[in-house]
Amino acid sequence: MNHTLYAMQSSGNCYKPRLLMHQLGLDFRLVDTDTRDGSTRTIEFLALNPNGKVPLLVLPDGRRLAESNAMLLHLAEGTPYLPADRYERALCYQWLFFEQYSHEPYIAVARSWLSLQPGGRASVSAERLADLHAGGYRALRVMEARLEEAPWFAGSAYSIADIALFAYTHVAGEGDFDLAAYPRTRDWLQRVAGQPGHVGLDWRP
Ligand SMILES: N[C@@H](CCC(=O)N[C@@H](CS)C(=O)NCC(=O)O)C(=O)O
Repeated sequence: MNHTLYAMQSSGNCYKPRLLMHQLGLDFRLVDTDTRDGSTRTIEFLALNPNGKVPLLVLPDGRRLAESNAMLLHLAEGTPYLPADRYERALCYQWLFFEQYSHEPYIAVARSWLSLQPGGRASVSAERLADLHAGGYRALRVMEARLEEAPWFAGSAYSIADIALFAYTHVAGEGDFDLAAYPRTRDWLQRVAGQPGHVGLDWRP
């Protein structure tokens, strides 16, 4: 029995476990679950994830796991993608929490309004968009500063912290973020994309 991932293809949160499972060489079944057509609100899906969100991972033994970064931690356990060093592992957690609280709520949400919602730019007020851009650029400045002191977010090696932050940073342009002033971040995006087993957002098993 393999893992099963309930996911929406365009979602960066859903891309994270897809990418890591590919890098780990794990076979898995993908169940397309689109948040825009009610698929995350069915009785069947809410029984799997009462929070009504994708991604949702079902382990080979039938146990369920929600939250993309929890999936990364679970899947990476005992592999080089989760640092063995205690401090670097804690740094990894730090950047996973940062991604969910200080990055994704701005960069992913701006992208969603501008590039994924049917109404596009017309569906978001200029004021709300300005708030999202202020928060997103704050997160990008923090990332750029980190990459001045270390090659990877958890320190010395590529890890799930990089996967989590790559998911929405590499499509930040779709939320009207300009990365021109963030050279280290642009270099890091290229280095992440060059990792063994890397696949893009469109990849599916
Ligand atoms: N913190 C969650 C966020 C999951 C999330 O917001 N998923 C979106 C798609 S990217 C979703 O399912 N939205 C549907 C909804 O909120 O109703 C994670 O990292 O997995």
